[in-house]
Amino acid sequence: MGNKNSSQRHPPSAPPPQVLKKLEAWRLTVKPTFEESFCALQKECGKYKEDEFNICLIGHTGAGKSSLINSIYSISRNRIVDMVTTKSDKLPGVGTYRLISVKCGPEDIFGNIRILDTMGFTGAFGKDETGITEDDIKAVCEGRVKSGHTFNKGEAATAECNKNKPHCIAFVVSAEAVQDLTDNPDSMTRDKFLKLRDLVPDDIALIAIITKCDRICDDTNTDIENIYKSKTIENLVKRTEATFGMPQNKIFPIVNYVTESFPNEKKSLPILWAVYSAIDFAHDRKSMGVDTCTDRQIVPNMTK
Ligand SMILES: Nc1nc2c(ncn2[C@@H]2O[C@H](COP(=O)(O)OP(=O)(O)O)[C@@H](O)[C@H]2O)c(=O)[nH]1
Ligand SMILES: [Mg+2]
Repeated sequence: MGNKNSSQRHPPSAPPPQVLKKLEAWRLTVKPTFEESFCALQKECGKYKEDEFNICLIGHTGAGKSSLINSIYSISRNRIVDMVTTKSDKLPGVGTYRLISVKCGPEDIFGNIRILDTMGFTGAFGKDETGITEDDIKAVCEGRVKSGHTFNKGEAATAECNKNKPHCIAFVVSAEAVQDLTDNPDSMTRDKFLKLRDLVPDDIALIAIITKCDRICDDTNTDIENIYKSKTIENLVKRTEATFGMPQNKIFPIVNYVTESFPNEKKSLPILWAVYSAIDFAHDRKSMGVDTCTDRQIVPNMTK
């Protein structure tokens, strides 16, 4: 009798329950579709049109930092732009080696933000590091590095507060690197991130952006709208949370514009969401009354 009833509840035309479960979103967008969410978020960006924000990208070499800058400006200008040089994974070398500062103009949807591209770190420590060094990262965080500064050369950084002081640091890591962390708990990427976290002053917001999600998830590769539904990506975000000790709402999985000839609202949403949140979090730190020139918080300690 029970069998008869249950077959009536699930006629053959209805999708099996596990398919329905698979399509449940683990992260909800502000509107039902990516296109609508993109338009809503784009409007929201207008509220920060006048404010100046610096977002600095730091991460391992080949993480997709330079590609992310091109993606952000492609979204902002509604065409594929080539602001900074990217390096193919197949070529040797570290790619970006100077501090590159790219500033939005009046035609951009982000208003007054400046994005700083840095040299990636490699898998080594101390003198063996051929990428960005700990001293470089410290100088970048403190705003002591001028545009054009060459990393890993022991080049002196000026002590004064300058226009490149970051308000938010986006730790950029590829999906493949996050997956590798499971097999290798002593990962350099993890150690470097934990060091980076110690170096970031209180007045700077910190988020993580996971690139190349198309490479580890077929569903996301086929349709970007699966990025917030895929179990693989959800697990990736959870693994990032556990490994780097960051809350999930500060972790943003994305896919960069590396193959398309035109930007589209669906693919742009996860990237725009990451940038908008970076600005939002940076604004929170700014409005807390933090003096960005001295790295010191000037509000009284509320817990006392
Ligand atoms: N499939 C895919 N490739 C990407 C993505 N982001 C970057 N890449 C590729 O990864 C390589 C390294 O990117 P790059 O931006 O130079 O990395 P950087 O060293 O962190 O600046 C380039 O070949 C990019 O085309 C992504 O989201 N998906
Ligand atoms: Mg680069």
